[in-house]
Amino acid sequence: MANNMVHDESDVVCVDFWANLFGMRVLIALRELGVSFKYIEEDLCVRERSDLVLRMNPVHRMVPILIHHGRPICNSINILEYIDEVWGHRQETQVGGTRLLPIDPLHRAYARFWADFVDNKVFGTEMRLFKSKGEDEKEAAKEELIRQLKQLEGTLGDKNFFSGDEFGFLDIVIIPLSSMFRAYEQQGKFDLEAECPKLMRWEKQCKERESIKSTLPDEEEVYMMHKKWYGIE
Ligand SMILES: N[C@@H](CCC(=O)N[C@@H](CS)C(=O)NCC(=O)O)C(=O)O
Repeated sequence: MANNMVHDESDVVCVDFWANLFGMRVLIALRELGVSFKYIEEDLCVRERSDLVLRMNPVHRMVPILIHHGRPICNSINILEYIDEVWGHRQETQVGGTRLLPIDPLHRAYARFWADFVDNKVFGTEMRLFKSKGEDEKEAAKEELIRQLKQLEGTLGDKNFFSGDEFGFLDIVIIPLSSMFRAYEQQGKFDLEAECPKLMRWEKQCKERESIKSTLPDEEEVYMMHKKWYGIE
């Protein structure tokens, strides 16, 4: 483990790339819980990963990486859980306490289920929508994406946030996707307001929060970067 130490003054460091939807989760969570941190940009437009990333995440060589007291924590969902465990205040009696995951074990399990759904289903469908060449293939990806967004909307229901009245873990997991909502509409030629009005209401509500305003980059720039990643422009 000694080799994994970062020689940096800061206790909490986040290594990320500005357009990385996974990394936005980490920045939002840190800001929600008022954790001060140092940010290090990893330029994903260059082919080689930095020495820091290779040392801190030798297994996946990916960002985001949270470095706490010199120790790396990798994978955004894992990082959110870590942030919650270290800085979230879990007092069951406290109303409006700052915790990310719900207290109730069943609701925690549901939140993790839907987070896994986003990472293992929605992102794959997004990639198909962007990369599909033929019209039929694109149409199928679009239909699938709408179906999945409706499934997310179904679990949101009429609640303000995914776990109820309080903004939390699943909101943080999903809100970076909204940086791509306009891109989905353009790529798939559909109207999200017509398809998922409750999800759109939730998006607006989330975007009133300081943590979100200060984290989500300009949508058009995120879209351009994704086009570059997907090799379509
Ligand atoms: N499951 C990971 C995914 C992170 C990920 O895919 N990161 C990509 C950027 S979107 C990355 O760092 N790629 C490095 C590379 O392509 O060299 C998480 O949730 O943190």
